[in-house]
Formats: sequence, structure tokens, C-alpha cells
Amino acid sequence: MLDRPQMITVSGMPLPEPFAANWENVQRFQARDDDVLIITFPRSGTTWMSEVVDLIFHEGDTEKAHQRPIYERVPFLEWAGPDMPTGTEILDNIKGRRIMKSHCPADLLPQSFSEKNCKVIYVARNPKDVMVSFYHFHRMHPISSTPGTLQEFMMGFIEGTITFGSWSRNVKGWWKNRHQKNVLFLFYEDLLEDTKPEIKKVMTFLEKDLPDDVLEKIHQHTTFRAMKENKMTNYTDLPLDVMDHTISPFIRKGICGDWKNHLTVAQNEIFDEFLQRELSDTDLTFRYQD
Ligand code: PPS
Repeated sequence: MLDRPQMITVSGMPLPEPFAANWENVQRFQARDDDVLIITFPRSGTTWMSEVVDLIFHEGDTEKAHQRPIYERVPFLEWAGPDMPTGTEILDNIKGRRIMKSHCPADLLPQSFSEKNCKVIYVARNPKDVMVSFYHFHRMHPISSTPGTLQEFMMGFIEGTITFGSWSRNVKGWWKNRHQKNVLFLFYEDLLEDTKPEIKKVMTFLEKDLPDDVLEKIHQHTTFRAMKENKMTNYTDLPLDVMDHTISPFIRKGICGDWKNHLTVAQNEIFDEFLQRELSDTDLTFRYQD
């Protein structure tokens, strides 16, 4: 079992030590005109959107998608770990179009993405489900900081002391940018409820006019069930000391409202007070149940 890393705060955002040590390389990263970024606060639908976007750019070629795991097809910009290439090194070596995932708040996005006006797809999810999902992710992912109890983790989420820091800084910053031509802001709950129209929005945004049968194929390949069973999207090819799916699977429940199975009435009240404070200065709202 690997030791859990120390957290280091960079520009107000706690990061695992290897990520923090590599942060300057992330900030200096050279974007290209046709780069596409999928940005989220962790556990908001990054992998789902990554699979959708990769398939859109490959015209629904599911065989091609089956050749490599999602973390190779859509590298993680901020990634850094011992004895392996960083996200920026991997991305620098890609010859063709790059699709990448990131959890960067808008105010920390490397400058060259703005200079190149790169397309950004932002996916937001209701924070109660994000917190619960992130808690389970910390349990199964020893490279993350120690989760502690759900109560401790929830307080860390509220205080912005967990990995990637403040959820509201991340979501509100991108919500402010949502009207920019190069930004598409989506909600996980809309994707769940009405998937095909949301995928269609992504296609239009990416200027890919694909026929309905391809849209249907992409939809079928990216359902929760399909992605949970697909080794190229469910991260089960990684060693147990990186992700232990016996503790909790990476693709876990994929529903809206799982927080109700976890939060006590008292915890929910604390969370609601936090949301009241954080969201009172914005018109951003979330759906918390189906
Ligand atoms: S990460 O670790 O930040 O990359 O995680 P991320 O991919 O952003 O989010 C993981 C959650 O998304 C759910 N998921 C899906 N839901 C519905 N449909 C599909 N196809 C799908 N794929 C992934 C996944 O189950 C995680 O949510 P929870 O609530 O834990 O199940």
C-alpha cells in the first residue's frame, strides 16, 4: 500500500504534493488552438463527458475507443505522480488534437488556454452528491488524502481543505464564464435526465454534425451500465494500490440523490447552511433529487 501524500496548498487550492510540485509546469503549459478541455470539480461527470467527447471526435468509433483506457485518450492536465510522466508531459507529446480533463478553477486556468481561446466543456453536479462521491473516491484511491469519517470529509469539503479545494470557487468561477463563446456549461443532472439532447449540445458546440444513428451509438456506449462494465472507462485496469474497487468502484452509482443515503438530518442542515452562504450571490441552482 502506498503512503497517502501530503497536501500542499497552491494559490489557495490544496493539492497532493506531487501535483503541487508540478504546478508551475501546469501554469506554463502551451495550449494549441484546437485543444478541448473538459473541466469539472472532481466527481461531477468528467469521465462520462470524456468518453462522449472522444467518441464525438471519432465519429462514434467504439472499436477505437476500446483500444485505450480513457485516461490515455483524455489525459489529466494536472496529473503528477512518482516515477511516471506528468499530465503536461503526456499532452506535450500528443501529435493530433488533444482532449484533456482538468479540475482547474477558472482563475487558475493556464493563461495560454485563454490566449488560444480553447473550447471548454464544464460539467457541474449538485454538491451533496459530489461530496459523497468524492468521499468514496478517497476511500478507494490511496493517492488521495485520507478521507477520515464522512463528517470529517464533509467539513473539509465545506472549508475547501480537500483536494482541489473549494467546490464553490470552482463552480461559481466557471458559471460566470458560461456565456463566453468558447465555454459550454452543462449539468450532470441534465445529462442523466435527458442524455441525447445534452450530447447533441456537445456535438453542436464542437461543430461536429453527426447523424442520428451515431448519436444513438454514442448514447448507448456511454450509459452508466455500459461505462461501469467497460474496462476502458471504469479504471479497473489500474493496480489495486492505485484504485481499490473492492472498497468502492470508480463508477459507483451514477444517480442523483445518493446523498440522502449518507447524510444525517444534522449533516444535511450544516450542508444547506453552507450552500445558503456560498450560493446567495449567484443565480446558480442545482437539482438534488430525480
Ligand atoms: S473523477 O474522479 O473526478 O474523474 O470522477 P468523475 O468522472 O468526474 O465522476 C465520477 C462520478 O460520475 C459517475 N458516472 C456516471 N454517471 C452516470 N452515467 C455515466 N455514464 C457515468 N460515468 C460515470 C460515477 O459513477 C461517479 O459518481 P457516483 O455518484 O460516485 O456514482
